[in-house]
Amino acid sequence: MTTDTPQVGLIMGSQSDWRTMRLAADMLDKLNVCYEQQVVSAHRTPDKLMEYAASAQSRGIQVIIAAAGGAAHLPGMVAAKTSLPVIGVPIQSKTLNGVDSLLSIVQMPAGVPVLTMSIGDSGAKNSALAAASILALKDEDIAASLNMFRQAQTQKVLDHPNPAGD
Ligand code: RP5
Repeated sequence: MTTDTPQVGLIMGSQSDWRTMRLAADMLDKLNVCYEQQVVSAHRTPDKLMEYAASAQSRGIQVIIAAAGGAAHLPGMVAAKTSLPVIGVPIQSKTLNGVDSLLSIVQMPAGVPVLTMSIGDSGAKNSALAAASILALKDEDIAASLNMFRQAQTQKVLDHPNPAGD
């Protein structure tokens, strides 16, 4: 770890989102990025959401990953309260398969951006990689971890060119 102060705030609307967002946490661990994780709900804990977003920067957070499902207001509301980069992850909902979450998060009106990932597991993993890319602009250790991850990923494909197996 380059620091003990969390640089990424990993928040999600419900405990039920953890089964998806643990993939983001695992990736941040892999990349040696220091983060904090918390349930913050736009609908159930609106005051906590405002307090979290308003205080994040002064606590040393540099990027926020916010995941939510259904009428997914969390990332947009967080982005409304901070100028930190906010990466939104649409959780794959049961009823509409996450299309509801995706559209709720991606369709931000001009002026308040949310960097929106794909639905579900891929979005969760990519949110961590995207957060690391932002931090890597100023953190050589994270840049090195990110490069190693990318090289290993490339090498794995090159080492196994046969789609039917070795
Ligand atoms: C959203 O509602 C959460 O982000 C979650 O994806 C969804 C369902 O929440 P639970 O009813 O499982 O707590 O706010």
